[in-house]
Amino acid sequence: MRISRSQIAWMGSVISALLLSSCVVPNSFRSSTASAQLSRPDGILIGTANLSRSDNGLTLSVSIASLPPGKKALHLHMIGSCLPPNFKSAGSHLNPDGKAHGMHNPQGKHLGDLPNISVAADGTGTASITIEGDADETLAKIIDADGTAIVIHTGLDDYSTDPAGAAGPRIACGVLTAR
Ligand SMILES: [Cu+2]
Ligand SMILES: [Zn+2]
Repeated sequence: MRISRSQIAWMGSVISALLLSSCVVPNSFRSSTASAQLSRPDGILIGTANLSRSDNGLTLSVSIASLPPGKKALHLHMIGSCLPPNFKSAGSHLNPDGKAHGMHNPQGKHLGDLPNISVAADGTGTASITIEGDADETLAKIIDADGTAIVIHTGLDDYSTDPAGAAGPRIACGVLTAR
C-alpha cells in the first residue's frame, strides 16, 4: 500500500494534536491543593473555592450562588475562621509581606487581594484567578498555622483604599482546607 502526501500530512496533524493534548492539562485535571465551602451568615452554603497549581503559580476557582447581584470584593483573609454573623473572626487581609491594600496602591498589594467577582441577576457567579509567583512559597503563606479564609463582601473593592478597599460588610466566608 502506498501512502500519499496528503495522508502523511493528515497523520502529522493527528500526531501533533495528540502530543499537544498530552502537554496541555486542563486545570480541572490538576490536583487541587486546598478547597473551601463558602457560607452566608445564616449558615446556608452558597459556593465553593478550589486552589490548584497552574503554569505561573496558583489558580483559585470560585463558584457561588444565592448572593445579591453586582460586583463584590473577594479576598483571602489571614485567619481560617468564619464565625457568623459578621465573619470578623477571619481577621484582616492575608498580608505576609507587609504591603498596603490594593493593586492600584503604590504600596500594594496584599497577597489576599483578588479581583472583584461579578454576581449575575440570578445570584450566581464564577471566577478563575491566577495568583502569580512560586506555587510552593505562596501555598506556605496560605496554608499556615492559623489558616486562611476566603471572604466575599457586600460591595466592590476599589483596589486602593487601605486596609480593605472600602468593600463593606462580609457576606460570605469559607475556610480553606488543605487536601
Ligand atoms: Cu475581605
Ligand atoms: Zn487587601
